[in-house]
Amino acid sequence: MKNLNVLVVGAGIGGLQTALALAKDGHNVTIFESVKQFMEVGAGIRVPPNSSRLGLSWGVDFDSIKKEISMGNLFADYRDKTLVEIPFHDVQRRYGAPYYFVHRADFIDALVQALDKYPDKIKLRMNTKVVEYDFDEPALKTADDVWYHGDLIICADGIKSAVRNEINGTRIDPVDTGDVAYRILVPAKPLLEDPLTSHLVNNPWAVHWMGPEGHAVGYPLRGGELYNIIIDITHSTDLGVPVGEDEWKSQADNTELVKRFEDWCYPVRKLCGLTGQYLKWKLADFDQLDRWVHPSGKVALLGDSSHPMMPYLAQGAAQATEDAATLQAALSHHQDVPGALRAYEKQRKPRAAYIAKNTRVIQEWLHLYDGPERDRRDELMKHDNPQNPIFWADTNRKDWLFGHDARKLLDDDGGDDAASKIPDLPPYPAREASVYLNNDNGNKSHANARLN
Ligand SMILES: Cc1cc2nc3c(=O)[nH]c(=O)nc-3n(C[C@H](O)[C@H](O)[C@H](O)COP(=O)(O)OP(=O)(O)OC[C@H]3O[C@@H](n4cnc5c(N)ncnc54)[C@H](O)[C@@H]3O)c2cc1C
Ligand SMILES: *[C@@H]1O[C@H](CO)[C@@H](O)[C@H](O)[C@H]1NC(C)=O
Ligand SMILES: CC(=O)N[C@H]1CO[C@H](CO)[C@@H](O)[C@@H]1O
Ligand SMILES: CC(=O)N[C@H]1CO[C@H](CO)[C@@H](O)[C@@H]1O
Repeated sequence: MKNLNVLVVGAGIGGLQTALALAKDGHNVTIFESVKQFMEVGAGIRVPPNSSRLGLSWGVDFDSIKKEISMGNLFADYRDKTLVEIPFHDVQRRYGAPYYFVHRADFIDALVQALDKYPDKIKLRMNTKVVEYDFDEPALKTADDVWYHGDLIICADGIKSAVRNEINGTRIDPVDTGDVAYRILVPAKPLLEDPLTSHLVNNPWAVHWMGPEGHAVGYPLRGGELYNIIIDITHSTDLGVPVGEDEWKSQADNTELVKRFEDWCYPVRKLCGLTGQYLKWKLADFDQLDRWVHPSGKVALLGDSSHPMMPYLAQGAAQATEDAATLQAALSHHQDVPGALRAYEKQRKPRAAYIAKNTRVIQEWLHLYDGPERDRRDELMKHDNPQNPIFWADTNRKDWLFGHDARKLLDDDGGDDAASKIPDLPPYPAREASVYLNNDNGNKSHANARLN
């Protein structure tokens, strides 16, 4: 189809990229965003190869962003003993694009600037909240009581999506994963000046330190000016004021952080010591939805509104990017909107659901207590096979994740094509050893996750 009039709700990473992808094919797009201005989330984001490639194809100028190219994922225990290194030196050659570390604000800026390449095609309406839908028309109403009509509506309105319940038919609330995330940025200079930590900035690996009931991930940003830290820990070990109903809250100082990690290795303690104010995020997800497309066939979910996941595979935004690419391909190949949206849903749902489920598996392995199951994990991590609990350490899974071309549509007669190619889920740790099944850290939702 050509020259469609598309309404996109939400100008997050998902909505902005959808607009770029569809404008590139000549469609007209209006984006509705409720906030007045983009919120500056001081944090990094990892952009995996096939995702950066898609952005480039839509006109996102990665060259103008100060970024690092990831050398790989390194996993160490909380005493800083390296357990496995998964180098990404062959990523460019193998998957046709680099793996970047970028500042989230820089990434959003680049996406917003790319909108200017399509001045007649894309309209961005900030400070415009969508309050009502007519699914059959389809049309949407904004808070100032104006109705907008289009050929289709894409709802990229995030994990708290208000329209998801109506598309799903029943209310579905995100469930607590048992973990909370801290997003921290520190200046890189003090790390560079210390011979025990300078390598963290000089060699841009994503370093994962794993310990009881938590892990920390660190990587440099902005050409070595900043260092980004994400700390993910269970609620019961989250010291200080817990995250309230709001999704984030700022902390006055790092006293609790320093205490929480006092028996971890020197680099982690050093990072906690450098921390000033930081944000706490509650991590939530939900079981797979039966449908992403409203029965009218004209309104579909995209991004976190349909597949929120924990950040443990650094894939949330990347999956929204793939959503946008597949949607672009489906609209171009199909003759009617409902047919295109069905093809989009069929291709994207199993892949996104599998990745979300993997974040639940890796969560359990990352946070084990010291003991025999942890020792077994450390051994499993050394082998390139499907039993390895680290997703990318199995080359087949890594190829499946990074080698996917989201613009290539499954052929319609291919039957269960997408599902049949999905690798097996890595095993969970033994039940007795689980941090989540044996205490209050969201044991119900974990028991469910293991069943599904
Ligand atoms: C700690 C942490 C680290 C992460 N790290 C990574 C990473 O390294 N790599 C990665 O790929 N992903 C990562 N993610 C995940 C990633 O941030 C999300 O998956 C992604 O930002 C989701 O984008 P989205 O556009 O779907 O939703 P959002 O970014 O939530 O955007 C939704 C937008 O819709 C707007 N909106 C909502 N309702 C309305 C309405 N009624 N009317 C108008 N506008 C509305 C909102 O204001 C918002 O701007 C991480 C997440 C967390 C929490
Ligand atoms: C797309 O927008 C242009 C002007 O911005 C307009 O001339 C054209 O009619 C629009 N097309 C559709 C299908 O709405
Ligand atoms: C969109 C895109 O660039 N896809 C690429 C992903 O990686 C595979 C494997 O290298 C390529 O064949 C695709 O072209
Ligand atoms: C129609 C539909 O998708 N219904 C689903 C709503 O969400 C719950 C929880 O994921 C599912 O069980 C329903 O099937």
